[in-house]
Amino acid sequence: MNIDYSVYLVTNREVCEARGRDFYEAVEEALKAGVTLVQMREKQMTTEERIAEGKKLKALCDRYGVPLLVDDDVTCAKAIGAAGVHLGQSDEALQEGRRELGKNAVIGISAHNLQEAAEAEAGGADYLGVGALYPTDTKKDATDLSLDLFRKIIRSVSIPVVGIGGIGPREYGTVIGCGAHGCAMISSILGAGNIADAVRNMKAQYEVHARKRE
Ligand code: TZP
Ligand code: MG
Repeated sequence: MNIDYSVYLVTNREVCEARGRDFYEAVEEALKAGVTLVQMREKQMTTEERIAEGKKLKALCDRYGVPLLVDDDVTCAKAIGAAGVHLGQSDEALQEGRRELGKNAVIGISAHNLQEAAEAEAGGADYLGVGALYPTDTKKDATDLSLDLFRKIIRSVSIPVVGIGGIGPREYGTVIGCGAHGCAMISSILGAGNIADAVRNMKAQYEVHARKRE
């Protein structure tokens, strides 16, 4: 599957609630404005709950032709027919994900240094999620990662790399300028004053960079 990582939405209900927004309406607004990929990230749910919610999100994403990935839950991804999963740092998880979901599934791995990046690529990951590049309140235990190391990681692998952590319209261009294929974002989209404006702003920035790379 040819995946466009450029404006990658990671879901979070709390951010919507804090803004007084309905979760599905917020995700749909982001889809309408052109997010290119969605990851369902539900840390507190059981697999059964994730499957129930995931079916709804999958139906919504399908309507916009946008692939859905599931954070950390291969069983759920398989049950709802998601495009793939995003997994943490565990080679076993990567191998199990590949076994369960097959060679066409998209499997992303979080990497925080050059060694983790190399291992994930060698293990057959389709892309890397790398961060946190900027301060974030969304993931309290996120480790900081410099833009310098981010660039080094990008140069060291041949699979796409996505930046994550505290990225919004102001940081987006810098991250893409490092050579990233995209940015994965929660608060700057779901918590934006205007979701559609935030998404369109970053899509426009991506187009400028993409043209420069041609
Ligand atoms: N992994 C590293 S930082 C982060 C995750 C899941 C949180 C990203 O959220 P935000 O709101 O875009 O900073
Ligand atoms: Mg994870």
